[in-house]
Amino acid sequence: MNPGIRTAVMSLGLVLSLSATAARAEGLSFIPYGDNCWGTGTDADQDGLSDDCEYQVALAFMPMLWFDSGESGYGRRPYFAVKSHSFSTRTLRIFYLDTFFEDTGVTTGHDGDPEFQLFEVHYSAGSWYLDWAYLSAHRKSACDSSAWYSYEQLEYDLSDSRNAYRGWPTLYVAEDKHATYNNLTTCDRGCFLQDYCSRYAAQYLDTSSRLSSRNVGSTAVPLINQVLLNGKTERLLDDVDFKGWDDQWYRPNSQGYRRHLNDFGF
Ligand SMILES: [Ca+2]
Ligand SMILES: [Ca+2]
Repeated sequence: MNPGIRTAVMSLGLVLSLSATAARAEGLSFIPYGDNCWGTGTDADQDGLSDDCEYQVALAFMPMLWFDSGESGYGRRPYFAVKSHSFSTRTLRIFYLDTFFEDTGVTTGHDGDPEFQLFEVHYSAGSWYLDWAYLSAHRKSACDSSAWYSYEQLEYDLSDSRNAYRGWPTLYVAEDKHATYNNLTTCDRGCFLQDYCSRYAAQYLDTSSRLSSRNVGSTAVPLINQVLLNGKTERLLDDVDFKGWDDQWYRPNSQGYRRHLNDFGF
């Protein structure tokens, strides 16, 4: 191509891509907190963040999960924790404890399946933006496929008027084993090609309570630790087995959330 024309075409492309960016809504603008998330209101876990802000941000960014057509273990009772990452950049980290009751994988099966997602989000000029997501995928096991993803590597359901680019992401849950991934391709490569994902059933992480009263606080200041359900007790923050309120004699248990919470400073 003639260099002059090529430059003109490239400039046009640049203008078009800039205008496309400007037109696209980004971030979540309906969360009723911004700077006042820090240093105001009730702060039960003594981390400098308003408890209600912790809840509102965790709820707003709660991911949508695509489950695989062969999924046989949907049961879960999710919790969350939030902590300040940087006041100067108004950045928070949200830790979602999926608390699947069991891993129903044929060879991998175990009671309690402590997969999790960690989102890093920041507030700027009226909106909250997703920056990074760490998605657990058999973390600390032989086929650990956990990874950090930037917001550009994640998918967003823009058909929902309460969402936007860099709002809550749509994630993919590996069949029966519940490792989470940013897209179908990454999932199918996961755990030495043994993870499978498809767009079969979409569910919010918490389908029952919208994460209400599910803030565990932190390991230093626990707000929720011991949880009794179906006659069985789990200690979510302690360094003990997590059995998913489903302690079957024929299946091993999993190690709890504590080691993961420790690693990320929660
Ligand atoms: Ca707090
Ligand atoms: Ca907190």
